[in-house]
Amino acid sequence: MMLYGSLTSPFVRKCRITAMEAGLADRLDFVLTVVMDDAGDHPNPLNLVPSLETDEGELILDSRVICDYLAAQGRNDALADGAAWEDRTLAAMADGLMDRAVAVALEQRRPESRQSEDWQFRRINAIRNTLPELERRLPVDFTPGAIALVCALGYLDLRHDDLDWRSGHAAMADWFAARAQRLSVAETEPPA
Ligand SMILES: N[C@@H](CCC(=O)N[C@@H](CS)C(=O)NCC(=O)O)C(=O)O
Repeated sequence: MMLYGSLTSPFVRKCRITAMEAGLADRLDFVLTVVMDDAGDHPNPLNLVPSLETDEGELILDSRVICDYLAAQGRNDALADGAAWEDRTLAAMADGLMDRAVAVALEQRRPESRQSEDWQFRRINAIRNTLPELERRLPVDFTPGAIALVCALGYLDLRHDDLDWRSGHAAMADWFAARAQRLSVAETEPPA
């Protein structure tokens, strides 16, 4: 299987962690992919990472479907918790936070005169409003929702230090620190 992605994308990190947790790391070839220069040397016509090409040459999108596919290929009961509505909602909420946080970071890369203050405000507000909701849903097991949450918070650490997400969310900070010890999480830590 070939996973196309970058080392900093939280969506790609979800897939890499899921592959490791499913015991599939040695079956996955990682293809480092740059999407921002529109070179297009990867199979996703939407020009987004991640994408997965199966051993049969099938294209699988997007990160949530790729994670479901990898979980189904491997053997790990906690990953099967992705069938529970609560955990799927947690995963969707964490993915939504990633969408917002990636959009803020991309906007910050545009020339300052072309950045939209209103949109940045709306996105950052959404992130701030979602943090307490996530904290109410901290899972005990390392489920798909937990993996998504680790990646979302890790991305805030990478790109949005200024949001100081730990402040006022001590329980989530402790939860995150404990999960950061896991091999799959430590080994996929994004480069600064
Ligand atoms: N819903 C998609 C989101 C993927 C996504 O937004 N990827 C970002 C990287 S973090 C990307 O490829 N951005 C390139 C662009 O916006 O042109 C998924 O879950 O895979």
